[in-house]
Amino acid sequence: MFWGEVMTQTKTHTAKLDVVVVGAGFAGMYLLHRLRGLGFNARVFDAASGVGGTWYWNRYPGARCDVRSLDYSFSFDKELEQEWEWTEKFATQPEILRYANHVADRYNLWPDMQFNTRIEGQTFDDATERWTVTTSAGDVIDAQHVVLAVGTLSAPKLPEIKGIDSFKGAWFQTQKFPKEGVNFLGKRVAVIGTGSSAIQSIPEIAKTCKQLTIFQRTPNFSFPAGNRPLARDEVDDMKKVYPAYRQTARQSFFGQPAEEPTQSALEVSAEERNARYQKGWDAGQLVGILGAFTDILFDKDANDTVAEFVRAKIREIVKDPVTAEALCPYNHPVGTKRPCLDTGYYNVFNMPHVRLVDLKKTDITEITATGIKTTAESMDFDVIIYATGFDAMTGSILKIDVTGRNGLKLGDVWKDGPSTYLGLGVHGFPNMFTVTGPQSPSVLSNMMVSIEQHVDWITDCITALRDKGFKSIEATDKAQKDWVEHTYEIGQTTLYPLADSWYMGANVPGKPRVFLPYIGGVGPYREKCDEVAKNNYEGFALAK
Ligand code: N01
Repeated sequence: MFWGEVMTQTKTHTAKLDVVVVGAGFAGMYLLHRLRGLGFNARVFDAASGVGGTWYWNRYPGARCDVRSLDYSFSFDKELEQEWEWTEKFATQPEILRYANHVADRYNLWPDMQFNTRIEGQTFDDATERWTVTTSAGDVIDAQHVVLAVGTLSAPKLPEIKGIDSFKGAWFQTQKFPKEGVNFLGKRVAVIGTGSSAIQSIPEIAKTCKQLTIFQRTPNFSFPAGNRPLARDEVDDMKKVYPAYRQTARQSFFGQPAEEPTQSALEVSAEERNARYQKGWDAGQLVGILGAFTDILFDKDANDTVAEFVRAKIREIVKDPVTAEALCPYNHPVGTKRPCLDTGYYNVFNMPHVRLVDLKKTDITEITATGIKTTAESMDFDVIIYATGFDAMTGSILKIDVTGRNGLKLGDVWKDGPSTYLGLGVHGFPNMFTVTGPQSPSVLSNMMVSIEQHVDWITDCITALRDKGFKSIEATDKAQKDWVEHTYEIGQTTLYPLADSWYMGANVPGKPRVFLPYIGGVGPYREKCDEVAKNNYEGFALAK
């Protein structure tokens, strides 16, 4: 039994609820806390056996958040903020999971959460203006509202490689790592993928395994995290200024206070530019580098200057020049695939038992009973780890069979890409809200800031509907079209569309290629949402 799990599962006896919340991550927990406080009858469902969402599942070695712990935490309760003690600059997965359990204990959320239960379908009844929600545990719930707090990176995907099922050794996905961990001592280990999950886990696995082979399709830009224990006075100082600090975070571009850049990377000398990048490199903060100049995410020439800075670092760290060159990314601008923060990633390639296989030269042809075959050779392994990513932002939503007004299927409506109004509601699907959904800042922000903003907005909205006697709320077609167009237009001004990234849906065969998040900035986005609410939910149709 894992700490924090619920010993006995009580099936819901409430057939009728005000709100069904899907997902017991930070969004689902805060939703429940807020909804109960406002007098709603709400219940949270999760397929996991405990709280934490992303941090429940992703238990691979070295898993950490790459947003600073003092930023990646709730701000809604001053007492919680003061009592919780983070121990490191970047919190580990176990520490974040302890925090999630602490939150569930502190607000006694457990009685209204149901685990080991997946929401399978939800159908809107046009006559009653309510949802019928069905679960894997056989529950049938009649709910006025459904809030999808399902996470943005929670539908993991295996690669499309022949023979995955034929491997006789042990294999794991980073997102589904076993709770008891894996002992790599003396093992020949393969890691497929070089995204954030791989880059965090590889240095840890390399410490004990006998042999480590990394299969890289696309090299990534990675920056040293500079992780360290937090000093007592650093924590105390932050706790003194938290209210003002959080306010700045809410109004910032990425949901983290940062110095606003004023200059183009191209208007300063190479020495000055590199000095600023070095400062960001030493500080171990992505916003410090991506936000060093105004145009890094918007101008290819400006972006090239950071790219070359990182490539020079890789060549400096990695001793074998062929391996170093293979690790240098050229095919996408910095930041347009999620950049990584690492602890000794590039140094790993100087270890004698670690080898990089460049799939651009020798691709994998199949997984065999004993290992991996490429166009050049066959290799035997004891363990294969798939660090091959997620069907991001829409994957976990579309896993649910959502049927809206007039029998409309969400999967059909989104077949050419998601359409939402503010990333909060979808036309044709009344009384359904998404937290950090597509076309909101979401994955381009400090998630905790975005989660709190969405939960506050949604719960205020549901309260306003109740208080004014409205039965339903639905994004209008016009407001949705305008928002989608605005989202795409703003995305097109950036370099993001140049990369084959999960931001673009490009990592999932057949997924429409559209830029999924909103890059207008956390602060301006909040202002827009607040304005919509102030204007009696402008762009939404309300019905009595
Ligand atoms: O997944 P990814 P992830 N053959 O999609 C490769 C967040 N996160 O789990 O780039 C060979 O980034 C694929 O190659 P390519 C963070 O937002 C945060 O690592 O598609 N390789 C890529 O290298 C992150 O971005 C934290 O060519 C194949 C890798 O697998 C997001 O989660 C930590 C392949 C997948 O990388 C996802 O990260 C971890 C194939 N057939 C994650 N298919 C922190 O907060 C795929 N790949 C620190």
